[in-house]
Amino acid sequence: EKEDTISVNKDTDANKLKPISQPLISDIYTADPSAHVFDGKIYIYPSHDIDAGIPENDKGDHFAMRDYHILSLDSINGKITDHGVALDIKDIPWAGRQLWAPDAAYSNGKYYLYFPVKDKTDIFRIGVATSTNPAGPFKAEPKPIEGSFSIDPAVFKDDDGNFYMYFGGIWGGQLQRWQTGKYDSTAKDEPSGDMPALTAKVARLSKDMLHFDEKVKDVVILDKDGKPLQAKDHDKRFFEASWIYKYNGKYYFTYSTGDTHFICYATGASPYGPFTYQGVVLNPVQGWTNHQSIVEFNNKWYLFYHDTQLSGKTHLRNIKVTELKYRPDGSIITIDAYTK
Ligand code: FUB
Repeated sequence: EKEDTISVNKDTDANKLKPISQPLISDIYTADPSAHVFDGKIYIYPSHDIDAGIPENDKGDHFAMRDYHILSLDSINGKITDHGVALDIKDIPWAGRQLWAPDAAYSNGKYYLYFPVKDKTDIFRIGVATSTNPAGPFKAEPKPIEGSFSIDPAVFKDDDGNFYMYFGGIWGGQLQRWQTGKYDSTAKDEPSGDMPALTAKVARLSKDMLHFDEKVKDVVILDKDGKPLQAKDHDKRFFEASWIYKYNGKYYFTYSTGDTHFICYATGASPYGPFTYQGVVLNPVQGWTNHQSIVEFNNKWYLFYHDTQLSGKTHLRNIKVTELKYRPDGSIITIDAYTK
């Protein structure tokens, strides 16, 4: 795969500076926070990082997580509650290894936890588990979602009641292996040069929230001239960590650029896009990965993210939150997670 090694972002200033926010929880390592407001509270669906003793490589084998803990907050600066193990890999019948970034949704009087995990043949698929409680415990469906692949599901409810799942991630997330529509383990690299960049994927969910209701589509991101982002543009192209929401009638598709470590955003007029690249939401943080969610709570907007403040290790992360602000034209004011 790629030559670049996964290591703490030594090429950024992030390690030398003062963080603007403190970890929300420090007795377990958490990452990839997907935040939602359910019943007037904030529920956070993060990855639960552990040290499995696996050396770092660019397939992300060192991210060897085995369960999920769901966290809740009554207010942004309030006490955080860890609701304990909500789903364990041993209770997912088809799972092999690596429980990566999850998300959740509420519909039909139930909560749905969506999660990527490698199956027993080491191919990432997306699974779903259900509960009557937003904090779990969740019971996994016997099989992955049919037609799902790769990582980082993010589920969005549109104003008309339809739910859409966005997903995908390159390199360790295996998206480059699906370029022909079928899994090809020999397709090791993303495209390069002037070729169009790989895209995130989207599919509307069925009413029972357990299936894709249509063929998976590409989430195309255009530059300001209306051309799809090019593969060589690593500062802007989609890598992983889809998250979408609506603000002032527009869809904001946010994502990580992976090896350049930015959280970027692109806006569009439909949940399917196309989206036009707008800029950076969050500059690089300590650690290799950067992964976000954005949510409105009591009329303010918040960015949930992670860094490695507690451990200094790229696979042992801690989640954080900070306020996110817009300019009157709807553009996002770029956040630096550190100050001098
Ligand atoms: O936590 C494992 C992986 O790291 C996630 O799925 C990616 O988004 C990255 O944060």
